[in-house]
Amino acid sequence: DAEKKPTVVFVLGGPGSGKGTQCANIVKHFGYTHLSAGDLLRAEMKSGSENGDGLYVLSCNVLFGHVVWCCVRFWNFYSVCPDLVREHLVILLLVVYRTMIQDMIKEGKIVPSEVTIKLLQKAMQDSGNDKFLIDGFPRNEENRAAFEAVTKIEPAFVLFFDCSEEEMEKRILSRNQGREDDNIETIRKRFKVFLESSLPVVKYYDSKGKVQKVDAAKSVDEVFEVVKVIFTPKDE
Ligand code: UP5
Ligand code: MG
Repeated sequence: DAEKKPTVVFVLGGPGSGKGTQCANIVKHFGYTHLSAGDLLRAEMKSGSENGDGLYVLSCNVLFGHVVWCCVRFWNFYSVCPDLVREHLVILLLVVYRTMIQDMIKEGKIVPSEVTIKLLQKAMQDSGNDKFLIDGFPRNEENRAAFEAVTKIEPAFVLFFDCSEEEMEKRILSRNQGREDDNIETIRKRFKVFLESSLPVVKYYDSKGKVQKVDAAKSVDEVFEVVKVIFTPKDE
């Protein structure tokens, strides 16, 4: 098929290495759309939670009333109003799904790739663009293989921000954005997951000659100077 595949750059690096900060700069200069997998997951876990949980409580009340009514009448509650029971179960599943994402982020664990890839695909479609910075994904071998299998997209290259844990920890602890995973206990877990699961992905792409490694310990502007050169088309 002649359908043109989008250009994807994976932006990887440890927690607090500056992925989000540098992606914002790249967007301004090079016309990419920035998709942070972490931001998409946080939005998904919050989505509708303002009225969603209210809906869940309401649904529980309606269901309870229905069950009581059926008991009084000696009716089988499922056969009297199956739609009501089914709708309640759907709402219950949504609450479980959001809670699962929230718990995994709080523990620094990697959310199943089915969830992340769905969110990324939807965001890519909604954007109308054909150039994407995918920030903080893939985080393990399974993420990487699943993304390539589902989307048939291989990254143009991988931008890897290399930074010491000491510096990353300092940055995260002074960020103050109210993220539930920005406490020292979760930060340590995130570092461990990064070393054990995410670095192998960088190594994989490095073995294919696709990694652009950047020293991310310098100032934001100094790092961007290096990044800019990587994104500037070279005429040969
Ligand atoms: N800052 C940035 N650059 C600086 C510089 N050069 N000098 C000094 N300060 C600098 O930067 C962090 C802080 O440092 C900011 O205050 C910034 O001003 C300053 P930022 O750009 O936010 O760094 P970033 O690398 O984006 O850090 P982030 O915390 O977002 O990285 P993580 O990889 O930890 O977080 P992410 O949001 O990607 O994932 C969070 C969780 O979601 C994961 O732990 C996981 O549980 C889950 N997740 C998945 O399960 N699957 C996925 O695919 C993605 C996420
Ligand atoms: Mg980020």
